[in-house]
Amino acid sequence: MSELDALREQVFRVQVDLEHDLEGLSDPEALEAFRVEFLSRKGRLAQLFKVIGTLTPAERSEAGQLLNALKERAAASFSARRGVLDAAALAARTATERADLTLPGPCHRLGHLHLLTQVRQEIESIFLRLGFDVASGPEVETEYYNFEALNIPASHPARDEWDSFYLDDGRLLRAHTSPVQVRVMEKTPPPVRIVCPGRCYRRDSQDATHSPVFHQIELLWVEEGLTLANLKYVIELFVREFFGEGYDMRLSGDFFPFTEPSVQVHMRPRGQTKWLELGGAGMVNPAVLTGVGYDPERVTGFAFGFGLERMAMLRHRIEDIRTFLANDLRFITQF
Ligand code: FA5
Repeated sequence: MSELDALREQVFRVQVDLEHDLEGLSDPEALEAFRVEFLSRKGRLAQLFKVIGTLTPAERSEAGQLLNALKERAAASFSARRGVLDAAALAARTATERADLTLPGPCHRLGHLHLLTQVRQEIESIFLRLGFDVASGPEVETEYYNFEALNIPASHPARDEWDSFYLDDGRLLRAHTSPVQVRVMEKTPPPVRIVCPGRCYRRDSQDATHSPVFHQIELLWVEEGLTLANLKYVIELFVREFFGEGYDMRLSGDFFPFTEPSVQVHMRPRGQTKWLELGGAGMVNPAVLTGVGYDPERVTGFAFGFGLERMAMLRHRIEDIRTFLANDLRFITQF
């Protein structure tokens, strides 16, 4: 048998082996073993190509054609088989790794407004319904607005009650929201009907009901013919709206330089003995009205300033004002 005949036979055998082996391949490792055996640089096909060197020039061309045809068929069969295996692997993966889109997603904790913000917004909305506007003023105030314009001259002993934090330029962090009364009246002719929530600062030592930073809500209504009875009515209406039933309220005499007469407002849950001071109120002092250019013979007004923290504490039975600032999620997330 000539070399060429022998080669023909070998090509045929390799072709048969190769097709047969490929049929049985079922995983990527076996496929790789097949590639190494038949198609790698030292594989069975490469060995056959070496035979060409031993042939006569006339035989070489036929041998080359034979071997190249074998190589192409082998490569085609191999990649076809690989395609089948890949598809099977993918099908197996998608069968087991299926994503259930109906499962609940990863849970993100949603934030919400701080209790004090909720309370402020609720109070604002009560007064907006009653026809009041919401006003605001600066937290860094001048002595004039914080004191003088409110009938508290420099020598007045009441200044001690509102001892605040001073800046180098003589301004101070406002000790109450009452300065906004003056700022609004200066700009607006009567009638005036506003509420003003805001942050205040005092050099009060901390305890369960006092904090150096706290919030007040100021109310001011100036118009012809207003009396203390109107003030009492508005406070009662507000208290009932905000607290609901089940609370007692008490007005008692007090003194503020900017109101005359002045009262203090106390509240307590019905059945309890301890009163908590909500704030002060009174008829706007004629001196304050004159100071902003109003005619106290023609218009009268009333005002109040309530502590926002105190109201939240009463309604939610919070024992200590310091919890508002503690930044403790266990507290914050309860509301
Ligand atoms: C005033 O600040 C007056 N401007 C209120 C006022 C307005 C009277 C309009 C008349 C007319 P007083 O200092 O009492 O008043 O404070 C009012 C309320 O603010 C207190 O009752 C309390 O609820 C709250 N408050 C005062 N200081 C603190 C503090 N350090 N921590 C928490 N709340 C406070």
